[in-house]
Order: sequence, then C-alpha cells, then structure tokens
Amino acid sequence: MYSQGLTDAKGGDEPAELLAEFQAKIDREEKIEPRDWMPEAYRKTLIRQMSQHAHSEIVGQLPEGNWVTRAPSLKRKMILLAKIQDEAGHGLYIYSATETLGVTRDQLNDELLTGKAKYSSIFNYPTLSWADIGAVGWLVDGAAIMNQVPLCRTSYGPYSRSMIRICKEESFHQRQGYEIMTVLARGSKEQKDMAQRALNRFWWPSLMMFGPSDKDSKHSEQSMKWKIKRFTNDELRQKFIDATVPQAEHLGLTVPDPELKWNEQTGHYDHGEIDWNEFVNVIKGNGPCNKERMQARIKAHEEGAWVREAAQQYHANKKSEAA
Ligand code: FAQ
Repeated sequence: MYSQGLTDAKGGDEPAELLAEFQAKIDREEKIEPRDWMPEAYRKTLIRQMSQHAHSEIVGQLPEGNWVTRAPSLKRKMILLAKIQDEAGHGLYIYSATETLGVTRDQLNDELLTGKAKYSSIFNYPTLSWADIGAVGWLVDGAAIMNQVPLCRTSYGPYSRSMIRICKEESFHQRQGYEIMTVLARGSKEQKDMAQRALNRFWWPSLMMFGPSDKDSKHSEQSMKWKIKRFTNDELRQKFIDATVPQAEHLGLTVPDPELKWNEQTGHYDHGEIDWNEFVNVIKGNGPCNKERMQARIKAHEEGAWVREAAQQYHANKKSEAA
C-alpha cells in the first residue's frame, strides 16, 4: 500500500517474551494504547488499515458532493450537506487516531496524494442519478457499518473509540439512503426504474468493499490474531448480503444477481461470483473515476495551502507573544 517504511508490515527483531506478553494482552481483550509496547508489524498494519480508512472517508465525500447542487429540494440538500460533513469528521477522527501511532497527518496525506495509499474501491464509481445518492447511503454506508461495528471492538484503543461515534452517524446515513430509495421505489414508474438502475450499479461494487475473498486476503489471518479485525472479509460480506436482500425485497427491487438464492441448509443467501478482475483493476487506479478523484483531492490540497500557511503563521505569532 505504501512506500517501504511507513507501513511495511515486517517486524523487527523483537524479544519473544515481549511478543508473547503482547499477544496474551490481546487474548485477554485488553486494549492496546499509544504508549504501550507493540510489535512494529502491528503498528504498521494499523497505520495501513486506519489511513486507508481515513482516506476513504475523505475521498468518499466526492461522489455525494456531486449532487449537492442538484438535490431535489432544500431539505434534501441540507441532509446531504450534513452527511458529507459527517464523513469529513470521520476522516479527521481516524487521522487523529492514526497519528497516535507516530506518523503525521502530512505524511499520510502525502501518501494519498502521490497515489501510494489506497482508499476504498467504491469511491471510484460515479453517481449518475439522484437515486445513486440513495444507493450510496443504503448500500455503501450499510456495508461500511457492517464492517465498522466489529471495529468498535478492535484491539487498538484510539481506533476502537473513534469507531463508536462513527458507527452512530453511519447508521443515520444508512437510514437516510434507504428513505430516499423508499420514496423513489414507491413513486412513479420512472422513479422506480431509476432506483432499480442505481441498485444495479452499486450492488457489486458494494460487495467489493469488504475486500478480496478470504483465500486471497493477505492480511486477514494476522489481523484476526491481533484482533484488529474481528471477522473475515467473506464473513462480513455474507452478513451484509443476508441483511440487505430482504431490504431490497421490501422496496420491490431486484438484486442484480441471478444466482442469489436463500439456502435453507446454511441459513444464508448463496450468491454469484464477484468479478475480481474489476476489483483489482479499480484498486490499481483504473476504475471509472480514479483519476478524477485524485485530481479533486490534489486541487483541494493546493487551494488550501494559504489556509495552512495562515494557521502556521498564527501559531508562530502566538508562540512569540507568549515567549
Ligand atoms: N478498496 O488483505 P486484505 C466508508 C486492499 S469507509 C481498496 O483483505 P485488509 C464510509 C487492502 O488494502 C470505507 N483496497 O486487506 C463512507 C490490501 O492492500 P495492501 C472504508 C482494498 O486490510 C460511506 C489488499 O487489498 N472502510 O465507506 C479494498 O486485511 C459513504 C488485500 O486485502 C475501511 O477502510 C477495497 N475495498 O482488509 C464514506 C474499513 N479491500 O494494503 C463516504 C477498515 C481490500 O496490502 C460515503 N478497513 N483492499 O496494498 C478494513 O476493514 C480492511 O482494511 C478491509 C481490507 C476489509 C477493507
């Protein structure tokens, strides 16, 4: 994900007793706090996952920002603006939590803007209609919650605490997305068709948010042992499918997967194969909007330079006044 050094997950030559005591602490469900001893690989794994998460919250504002000026009413516009501001706040909490691991915001931002850091694949898809904003809230926030509720119990204290507030806000986001879909699905034929097309566009990319299948996930095994992750990618994806299919049925919409079928024996839905080539292509930078998203972040960073300079100058003035 990053250049060697910042998040390369290889550990150093760490004493076996310290490693054993660290694992025992995790096994006792005690939180690891910033000043506690931790293996270098644990620290780097957290920086990798948490910064990817923070970047996703920030880049994730862009697909929704696309509809602020075109939301169908003043009320819808206010709700959308509030949601986008919440996502910015989530990014800031998680960046702050990541900084407790000994990296700076500048370093993390630099990794994003130079294309070394990943962010969630989902935000490289366009939002073509108002119904896509409903689908983002319902499906994207729905998938985010499914992933993030277990992260409230992740082993690193600052990450776990940031997730508690974030999950409360994400639940509200999911409800507002579902409400947009409900209004459209119960509206005119054109509105219902628009809702169906949004579901068709966002279903598979939402399933990809959970990451590669367990057999291809390179970090899951170690992250589960360290209780950074509490469930595997496939387990969370299945939970999401099981929770979401009845919601689609309630809306009278069809999930675009001909192989989707309730399995009495397993008590879960069976589903079709995800197009993993598409997933790999998107995380390599070749999705429909990767370039546009990065350009927007670089432009915002450059245009915000004067604000950073002014803040630094203000801080320097205050310091010299106090001296
Ligand atoms: N997109 O070995 P694993 C949101 C990468 S927040 C891009 O399974 P891991 C809120 C992965 O980094 C959404 N890359 O990795 C919102 C790794 O690459 P690396 C973000 C992906 O870490 C809503 C490689 O593939 N949420 O939506 C993706 O154990 C609406 C191998 O994968 C989080 O970040 C992907 N989908 O498991 C905002 C939650 N999946 O680093 C606005 C925290 C995998 O070796 C609007 N993160 N990769 O080069 C996690 O739970 C985990 O990091 C996973 C991946 C589950 C995402």
